[in-house]
Amino acid sequence: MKNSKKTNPDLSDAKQRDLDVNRSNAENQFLTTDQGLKINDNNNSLKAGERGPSLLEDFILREKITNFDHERIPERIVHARGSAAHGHFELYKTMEKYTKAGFLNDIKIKTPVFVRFSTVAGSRGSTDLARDVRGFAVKFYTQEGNFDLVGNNVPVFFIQDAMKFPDLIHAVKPEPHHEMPQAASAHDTFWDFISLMPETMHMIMWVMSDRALPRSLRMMEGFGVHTFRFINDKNESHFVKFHWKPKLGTHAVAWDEAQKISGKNSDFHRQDLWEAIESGNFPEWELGVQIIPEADEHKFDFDLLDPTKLVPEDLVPVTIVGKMVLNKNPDNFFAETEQVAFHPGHIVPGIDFSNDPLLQGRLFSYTDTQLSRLGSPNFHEIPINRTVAPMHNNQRDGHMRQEIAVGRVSYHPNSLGNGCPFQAKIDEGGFASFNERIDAHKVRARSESFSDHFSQAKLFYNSQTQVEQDHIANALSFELGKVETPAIRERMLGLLSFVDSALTATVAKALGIKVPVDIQKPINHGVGADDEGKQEPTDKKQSIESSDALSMLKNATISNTIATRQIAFLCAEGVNAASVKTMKQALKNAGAKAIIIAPHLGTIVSEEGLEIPVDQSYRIASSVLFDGVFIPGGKGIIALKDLKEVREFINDSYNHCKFIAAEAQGIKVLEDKIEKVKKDSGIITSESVGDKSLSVSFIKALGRHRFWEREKML
Ligand code: HDD
Repeated sequence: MKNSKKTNPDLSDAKQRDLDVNRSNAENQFLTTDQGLKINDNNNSLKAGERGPSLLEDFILREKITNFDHERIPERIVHARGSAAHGHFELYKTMEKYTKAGFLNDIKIKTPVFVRFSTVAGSRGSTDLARDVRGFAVKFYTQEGNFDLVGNNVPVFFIQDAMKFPDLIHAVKPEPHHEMPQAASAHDTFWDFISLMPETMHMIMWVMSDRALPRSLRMMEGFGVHTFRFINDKNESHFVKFHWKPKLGTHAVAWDEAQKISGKNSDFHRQDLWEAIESGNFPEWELGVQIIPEADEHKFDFDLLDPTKLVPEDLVPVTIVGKMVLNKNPDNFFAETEQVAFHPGHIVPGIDFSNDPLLQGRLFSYTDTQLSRLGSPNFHEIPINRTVAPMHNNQRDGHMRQEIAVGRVSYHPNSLGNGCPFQAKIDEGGFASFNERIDAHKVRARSESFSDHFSQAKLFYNSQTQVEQDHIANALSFELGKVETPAIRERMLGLLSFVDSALTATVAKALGIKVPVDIQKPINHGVGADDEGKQEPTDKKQSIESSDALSMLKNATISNTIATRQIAFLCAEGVNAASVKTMKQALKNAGAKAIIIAPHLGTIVSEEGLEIPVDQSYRIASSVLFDGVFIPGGKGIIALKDLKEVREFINDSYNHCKFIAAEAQGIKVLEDKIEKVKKDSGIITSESVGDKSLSVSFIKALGRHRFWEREKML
């Protein structure tokens, strides 16, 4: 048997064909029962007389209702709320020095992918804008089998060992007695758990930062989190960390904004992703890897197997190796987004696991959860989960089996089937686990090298700009402010004091309590080698104190594109059409979209007598759903002064540090509406109508995303 791993460069078509087999299109078709019987009346059940009782005989009614009764499947225990898209991955340069994985070797191969983004804590119908980690799960349909990179938008995790995962999730989910709050960590059980688990402190810094409030799913980084292994064809191993870098940059919204978006449009992220793809603005990420030779395993200030630690890019740079493009929305949410089953254990030759104890536990959990969620070990046969590689084995039967396996042989070894299917040798593409030497005692313990819980929390905090640090303090003040048990708040202040004393003092002030004195190093409960199962956390000095790659704002202008951004044009009857047109065209040229908002839908007439179509009325539009605001000129614009919705719009835009442009009479509206506005350089104006230089300055400003400096003035 020859390994045919590098033969078919056009795999996207193969996956498409696979999905097409099951796609149904009712256009020009009769309505039928599940058995193909044409239905004559889909409105009335079968009755004994027009006013009589329904008859049990009505198999059409019973089939329809039975199906409906069983429409729901259990939602995911975590990451229930998600949105997904199809696309492909293309390699820039071969990685064969490090890995023999075919899709990372041959730049001619375009590998189809299906990517599902999610929040962690909320239910399937919860809001997109919850403060939460975002799941970033990528299924690569490679020619050697499916590879799932099941990551998050944060490079570390709360806990070090899978044994604590159910505890963590029980703590963050709505409290069991009254099932509140939904999709929120701001409650007692979460912070009770956190305050007793110092190992969570690094992740807590990330989750309290604006990383937990992405502007768009298209504008967040992704991380494989764990250390994995790359294995090359000489069977040499390198440790590897996976990164996804968004082409649109990494951006967030403000917390007040997030809460308001949740009310105005709880599908904000889902809609944004869907519309971007529908309009041909395909989101893109570059895949980066940090590669660490085996020999360097113990060279760092932390343990590579500890998932609460990241490898600073300053120590091991990220090498960009390829690009992922999402270019097709799912046809059916349930069939694809809901039924997709990811699993960190879906790997291909050339990729292998490390002994990270969190990863090791995940390797059990994901198949197990699909059994209860999708109901059968045959979930791999659902079209979205099917591999495009040939699949043959002796697994048989079970609920809803679709494969019709021919022949009498379903065992190995066999002679009746000529020994088929064969085992593959390694040079035929057969998978063999990395031959790692293990010589150890069987113990329930955690390595001493996992005991430093604060130094990378400090590293993250110290790497943030002042604005970002302020946001972390505000988030902690909000979350702990919602906690009702005083002892939990105090314990949290104790933990925070090992990260940063000024941060602790700010949060303590907001909570109206004193920072506890004589704080003992908190014990990691149930962890470690001493007789009582406790381990005193250490605080190992890191070789670097700050890393720019960890700050969103320090990198905000790396990609200063405004592509796909939505800019609100506050208009009214009698607006100046030239003013609107000049700005709209300039934004369009830069890839952004102008949305015309006016007191009513339909059209408005400009002061030049031209009709301008209206996209949204002030009743529907809200500043939090836009990236920036433009108030054009025109005599009629002055009327906006009298609209309360316009005041709210401008005030919110101002308070959320958005860039605001105004022209001619638009300036008057701005000055009138922002009560305490001090003109700052986030407000860009021009007295002349249709001023091209205004659009140039506005576009440049929008590329900075937000004028966060304004916060100090609020
Ligand atoms: Fe998990 C889903 C990411 C730790 C158990 N996880 C799930 C999804 C993502 C992650 C993105 C959603 C996949 C989808 O869209 O369908 N999980 C992570 C990351 C982790 C992590 C980055 C740590 C680094 N997870 C983790 C642990 C366990 C689980 C330690 C259990 C021991 N995760 C699950 C699960 C889920 C899941 C219960 C729920 C739905 C599913 O698997 O398919 O098995």
